Amino acid sequence: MAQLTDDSRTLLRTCPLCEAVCGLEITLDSNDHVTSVRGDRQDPFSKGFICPKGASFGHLDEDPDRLTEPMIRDRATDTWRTASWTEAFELIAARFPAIVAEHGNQSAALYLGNPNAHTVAGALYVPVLIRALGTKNLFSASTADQMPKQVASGLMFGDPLTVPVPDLDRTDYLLMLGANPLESNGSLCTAPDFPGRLKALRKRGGKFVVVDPRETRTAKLADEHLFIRPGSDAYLLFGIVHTLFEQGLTDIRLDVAGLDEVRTAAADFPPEVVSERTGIPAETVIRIAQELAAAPTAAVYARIGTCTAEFGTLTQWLVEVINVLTGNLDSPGGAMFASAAAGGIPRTKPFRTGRWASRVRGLPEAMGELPVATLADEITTPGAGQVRALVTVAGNPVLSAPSGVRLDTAFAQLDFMVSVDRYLNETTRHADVILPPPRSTQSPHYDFALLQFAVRNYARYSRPLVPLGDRPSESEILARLGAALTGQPAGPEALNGVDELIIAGMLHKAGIPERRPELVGSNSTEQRIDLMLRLGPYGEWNAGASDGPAGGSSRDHGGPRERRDQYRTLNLQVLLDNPHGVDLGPLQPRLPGVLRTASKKVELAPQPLLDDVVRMRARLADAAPDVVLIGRRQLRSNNSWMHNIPTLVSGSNTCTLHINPADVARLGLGDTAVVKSAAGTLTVPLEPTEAIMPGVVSLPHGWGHTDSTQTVARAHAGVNANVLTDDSVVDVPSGNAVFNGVPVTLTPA
Ligand SMILES: Nc1nc2c(c(=O)[nH]1)N[C@H]1C(S)=C(S)[C@@H](COP(=O)(O)OP(=O)(O)OC[C@H]3O[C@@H](n4cnc5c(=O)[nH]c(N)nc54)[C@H](O)[C@@H]3O)O[C@H]1N2
Ligand SMILES: Nc1nc2c(c(=O)[nH]1)N[C@H]1C(S)=C(S)[C@@H](COP(=O)(O)OP(=O)(O)OC[C@H]3O[C@@H](n4cnc5c(=O)[nH]c(N)nc54)[C@H](O)[C@@H]3O)O[C@H]1N2
Ligand code: SF4
Ligand SMILES: [Mo]
Repeated sequence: MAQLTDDSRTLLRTCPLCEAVCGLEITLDSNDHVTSVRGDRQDPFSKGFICPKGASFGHLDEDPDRLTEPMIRDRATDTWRTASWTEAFELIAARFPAIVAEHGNQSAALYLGNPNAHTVAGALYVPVLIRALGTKNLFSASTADQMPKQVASGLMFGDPLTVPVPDLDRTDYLLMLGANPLESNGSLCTAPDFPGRLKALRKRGGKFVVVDPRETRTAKLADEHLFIRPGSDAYLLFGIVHTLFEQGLTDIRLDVAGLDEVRTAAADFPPEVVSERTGIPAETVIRIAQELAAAPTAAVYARIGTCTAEFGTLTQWLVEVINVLTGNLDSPGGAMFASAAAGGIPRTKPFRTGRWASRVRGLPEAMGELPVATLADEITTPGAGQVRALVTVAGNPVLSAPSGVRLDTAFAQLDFMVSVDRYLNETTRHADVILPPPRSTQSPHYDFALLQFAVRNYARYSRPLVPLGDRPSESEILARLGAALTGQPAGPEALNGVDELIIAGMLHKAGIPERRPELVGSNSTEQRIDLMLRLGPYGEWNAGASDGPAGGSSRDHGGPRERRDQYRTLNLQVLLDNPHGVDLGPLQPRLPGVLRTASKKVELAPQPLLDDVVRMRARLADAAPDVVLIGRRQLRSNNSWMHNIPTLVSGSNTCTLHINPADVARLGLGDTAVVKSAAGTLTVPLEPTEAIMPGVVSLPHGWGHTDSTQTVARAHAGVNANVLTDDSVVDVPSGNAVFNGVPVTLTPA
């Protein structure tokens, strides 16, 4: 008989699937199945926007191929069985500490993947693992992604998390390099409905210029699109800097150091010289410089296409140099710093890299991490400190790291490996134990990382929509894993133990000692979030700035705070009472308060970057390769892990090599080609298109699902682009991987 009562309920949650932090309205039936997903129209930031990935949140949440119980692998037979949580943690506690005891701390390594930026567990409990392991062999997707931006920001502003974002909603002129937000929805620029914000820019009379070797959907929306030779953005930007100085177009409004050094460095890169490298005519370089200087407000923004390139850090540096020279850094309509409600711990010492180096290749540390481009070396090279035991959390480096296939072989030789992951895939198949997180609907959500890079100050907390039942949350998994890795008791109580220690430490640091105050929250994780909000720039316990409602930051503060006013009362209860999210206003100027440089000025010419200019100048003499490989993102993909949803892997969402028809003819190619690089060889189906410039081919990453138990993904396997990328080449200052501008040769298949 049909049920008379409708037990379905509609609840709110932030989408965890990209950096745009859209609000979702999710309907669940009485069995806790997601029956519909819509954009939350009352979210003050995303205003109802949703993309195809967000709309498929329900399919992902209950993907029949996702893991629901811990898995243990029998090495002898390479077969898997399910296990209880107790057994899984006991096995880890029996094996991992013994390896470390025998071979030392450096024999353990940790790899952290991208989704850690999108989970509460990743933000709040990964540090527990880092402390537990005490190893210098810490790797993450950051060195396959945005490390150049963080190193450039760290050297210029003193803090690698002080990253400017374009003030999208107010700027009059946006120069965008190597980003395609119409597919990616934006990165290091948290902006739900990025496409709508770009259209609004044009509608209000602003100008939007895109620099990309492909005519992307974003480029089509722009006023102007400039094709650029991959890997040459730093040259273009130096040409612009050169022009700004030469034509007296600078308008510097900040207290800066190193101006003369930048002028001198730029002298070697006049527009005529850079145009040869970039393929962009000298008069265009000059005109763009003039337009940037003349616009009432302007912002230069560069993302993944320019980060994962040979001169990634120099490019990110020059972006901010131009923002400074044109008077647009830290100014409305320019490039500004967000003020996140739950900010980080104030940094005291200026940022620097190279506090230690990797064992095998001597690559410098950045932000406590070593380049993922050398993870395989550390596992396969014998000697003291060789990595023998590995933990991966939310990462799939076999598909995402440069020369990823090398990791496939390297992981197979580890003594022990633990993965925290939703799937048994190309990476986790090498683990001895896989610990699966719960469904996203069972997890809380707060964007600790992404709201630091938002184009508007905003906060939103989502409680789990569905009860956990008797399985652990991902936070509990990481807390218990931290205990197991060091041979401590790894029961459920580990979570509370970690939280109480951290809460006590935060209170002590904030000068709120004596008694533990009453905190809002139904568990210790929520109470930590409450405390972070209260200590943050909008919180009543923030000791800091009195420069208006949105001006302060937890990172600005010095001593105990006296002033309490209506704007400084943000806590978890406010967010629970406002489940659509809280708008905290447009970005506010934050300099010099956020500077952590020794000079207390914006450092325009940090020495490590000037050193790297030498490398860049030398490269001018080299002949350009005939064909180079770049990547691209697809709207209905998400790196390597959303290819198991039938509605997403169809139509244009396939793994093909984009190539200009002229190159197909010139090289005598058919439907498929053999693509060869210094690192490897692939046979790939071709998709000829005029949208890519001659001499450049593009392959999306995250495909190559031959070793996964994801049935749909396996049926749409594609190839692993990181067979071709080369881990022996890195961006020197940051150690970041180079995915764009990889020299390749093509022959008929
Ligand atoms: N050639 C080339 N390579 C690239 C790039 C490129 O442009 N070109 N881009 C690079 C970039 S920007 C990035 S960020 C990296 C990404 O590199 P990775 O982070 O290593 O790879 P992902 O594909 O994001 O893998 C995410 C993993 O997390 C799991 N997962 C998903 N959600 C959760 C969760 O809630 N909890 C846990 N524990 N696990 C979860 C998934 O099953 C998957 O195994 O790839 C890089 N690789
Ligand atoms: N749908 C979807 N969204 C995603 C992801 C996804 O996989 N799918 N991944 C997420 C992640 S981890 C990240 S980091 C962000 C990245 O977000 P974006 O930075 O917007 O990344 P892409 O969409 O790859 O756009 C990069 C562009 O750079 C261009 N390019 C390549 N080489 C060069 C070069 O040398 N110079 C210049 N100027 N351009 C170049 C490429 O043609 C491409 O159009 O996206 C996130 N959002
Ligand atoms: S744009 Fe990003 S955050 Fe928004 S719905 Fe799509 S995947 Fe989710
Ligand atoms: Mo990324």
